[in-house]
Amino acid sequence: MAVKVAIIMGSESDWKVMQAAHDVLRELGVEAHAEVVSAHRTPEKMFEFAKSAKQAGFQVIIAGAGGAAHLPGMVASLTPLPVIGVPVKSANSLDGWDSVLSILQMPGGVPVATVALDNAKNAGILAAQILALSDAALAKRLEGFRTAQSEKVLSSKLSI
Ligand code: RP5
Repeated sequence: MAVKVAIIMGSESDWKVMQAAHDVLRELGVEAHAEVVSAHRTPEKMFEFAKSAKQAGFQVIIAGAGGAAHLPGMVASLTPLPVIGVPVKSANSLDGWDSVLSILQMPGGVPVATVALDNAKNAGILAAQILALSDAALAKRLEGFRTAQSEKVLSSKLSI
């Protein structure tokens, strides 16, 4: 069966943040493909990836980048697939605002679903929620994930 989620990122240095998407998807029983695709350093590869992503069987793309973070928006402009953007706080960032604003402020007509700074975990969950619309078993696992999360919070004790 084709892998339905692609996790791409502008640099290998983004993986420390982006692996949280891979981890939560694995926890939910969803296999994901992960690859470095840079909008600025490998623009032809980015174009090829985005143009062929649907044909390759992907249904959701998670794209993370930092700084002048053009990858999610450019990929979104080249594919009909939903793109979830993860702003990464990279080493020379302006406190992460550069990444957040360059992914968030897309022009009308080309949406990118942007999660919080460095929050690749939420990107993974959101991708699973999209796939769960047509996958009842995954929807059930997501329900269990939410229940376990609530129970953990309800049973937490503060050590005062
Ligand atoms: C962006 O530049 C990448 O997404 C990364 O967040 C940032 C820094 O990249 P490196 O210089 O660490 O490769 O394109």
